[in-house]
Amino acid sequence: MRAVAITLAALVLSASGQQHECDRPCVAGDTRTCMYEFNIVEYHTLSRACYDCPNTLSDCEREECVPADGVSRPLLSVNRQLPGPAIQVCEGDRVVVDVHTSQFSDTESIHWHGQHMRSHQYYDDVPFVTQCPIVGSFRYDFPAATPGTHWWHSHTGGGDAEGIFGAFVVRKPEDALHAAYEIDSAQHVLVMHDWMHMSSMDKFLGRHHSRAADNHARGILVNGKGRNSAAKFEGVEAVKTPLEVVRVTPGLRHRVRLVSATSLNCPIVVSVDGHRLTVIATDGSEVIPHAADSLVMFSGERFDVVLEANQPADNYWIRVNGLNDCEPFESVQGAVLRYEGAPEEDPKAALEYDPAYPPGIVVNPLNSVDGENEVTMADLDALTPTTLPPDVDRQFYLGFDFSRVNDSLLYNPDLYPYNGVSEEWQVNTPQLNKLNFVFPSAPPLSQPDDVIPKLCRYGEEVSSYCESDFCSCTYLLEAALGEAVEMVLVAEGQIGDENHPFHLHGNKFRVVAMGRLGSATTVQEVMELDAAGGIPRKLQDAVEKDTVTIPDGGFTVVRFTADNPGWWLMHCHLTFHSEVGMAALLHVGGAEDLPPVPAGFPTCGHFMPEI
Ligand SMILES: *[C@@H]1O[C@H](CO)[C@@H](O)[C@H](O)[C@H]1NC(C)=O
Ligand SMILES: [Cu+2]
Repeated sequence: MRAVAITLAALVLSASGQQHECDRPCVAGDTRTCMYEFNIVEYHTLSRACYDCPNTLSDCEREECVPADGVSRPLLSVNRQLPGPAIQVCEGDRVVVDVHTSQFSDTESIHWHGQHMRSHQYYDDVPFVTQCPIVGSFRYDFPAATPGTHWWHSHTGGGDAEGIFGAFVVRKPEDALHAAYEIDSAQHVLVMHDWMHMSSMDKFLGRHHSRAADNHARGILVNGKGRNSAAKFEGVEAVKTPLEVVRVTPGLRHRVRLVSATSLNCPIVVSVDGHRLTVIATDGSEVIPHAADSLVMFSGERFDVVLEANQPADNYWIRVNGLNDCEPFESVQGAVLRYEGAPEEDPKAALEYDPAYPPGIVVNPLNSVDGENEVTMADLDALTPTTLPPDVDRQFYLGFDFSRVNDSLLYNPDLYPYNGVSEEWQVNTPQLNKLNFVFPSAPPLSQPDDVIPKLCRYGEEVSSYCESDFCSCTYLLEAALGEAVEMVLVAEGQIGDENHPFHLHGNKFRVVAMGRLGSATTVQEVMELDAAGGIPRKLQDAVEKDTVTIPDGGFTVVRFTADNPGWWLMHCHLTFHSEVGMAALLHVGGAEDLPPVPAGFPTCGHFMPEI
């Protein structure tokens, strides 16, 4: 009972809008221990907490009411909030998050996207890699070591798409960019998420095993708020639900922190009517400020921008237009940029879906690297000058693509093989180097003595892990501690115009090249181009990121020093791709390089005694 009482108190504290004691101006030498309670519960939009919302708009603002876009659906939530609580701390604070899950039927885990868990490897979260899935309670305990705009999200099944995510901002006492803005407020963090009108499990199963569901989003939410842009397709009346409002002070420059928490293939185009944005950081790393009229954000990416309130005091749309899987239902959302003194009303301009970039400069364009006015992540420069050595110790070529195979998740080659069903039933399988990743049966980080049953290594023969044309194993890339590593990420794009945002746990990497060969390519073709000297590396001031797009039919080359020992998941950040197996493990160093396993750390594994 005691745990419940503490929990309720924490809920009341966060929901009543009281500021957490760690959300404060950062001062050198003042580091604190910051405690959070995350209660993961099954929940529903428009629950009884909402009373007469959306008919009575003010009811939508009630505590624990999740109006979303006015469409009724189940979700998972942390503390009955969408997004979950924001963590706003200072560099060096100790972050302690007690995660309790009381779900009826599922486990959970939370990944701290942007923190590298150096010396705290056991808290990276990945189930069956660094820890066991959480049943009951688990205490995450790690320092906020990497400053910048980050986020946290579920790393279990479709938990992130169900609503388990939130902002994680780490500020610094001395900010190298402080001269670029006057205001850096917790109110100016925008977490943007694609939204389905059913649970993500229904969507996933419907998409993969029936014709009942497509893989298209139905909308986009900004800080969990928005209106149903798919209403006309669904034949329903769009109800007026609250929009996110960003309040700014005329004449001042505001640091706005943008997080893309999308889970489907929904790159979002962010722009603000009448205002330019100055990009100053991405994934927490500072860049030489660059003006933008719009920017594209892929799943997992963050951008910090400066917005100068230099227009007549009024309301302006912050527009978020979705691409790819957000196009069929014309997913667009607006948040209101409201100047002090402006009326409390929506901007007058129409808010209609428009997948075209607004005129001017677009930063981080989709599947394009050299268009006029286009600035890619290989074009931006890091704020702090750096020179990389020309050579690396180890290089990996990694091909991302869909395959036409008898994936056992989808097909039974004896009963309904890929080539035995009609085309509308032929769902293709996202793979990495033609393999589907299988999680170990126990986390190799915390249970190093357990064998990984289906372990296969980069560069080694994998045919023993194949059943006819479908190969699956625990794909391992290995690096010695301290080695300079390069990964050549290739989006082969043989099927469709897709996009795969690559995310590496435990590390930041520098983006040293990005290119496109056509609408499709192969790893072989990129290797040959590289061998012929056709892929120059940017060794000077390359930006550091932890999530980066790979253009379809092209490549992105990243480099980093493997100086963080451990087992790090690397994967496409699209939930439906990584869940099916577009992932691999990077193993750096040996067990002797790791801190001891925390006392009492939960264990798990198979139970298959001899008979
Ligand atoms: C799938 O299995 C069937 C039956 O064994 C086989 O004929 C076919 O070549 C396999 N591959 C595809 C892509 O259908
Ligand atoms: Cu992908």
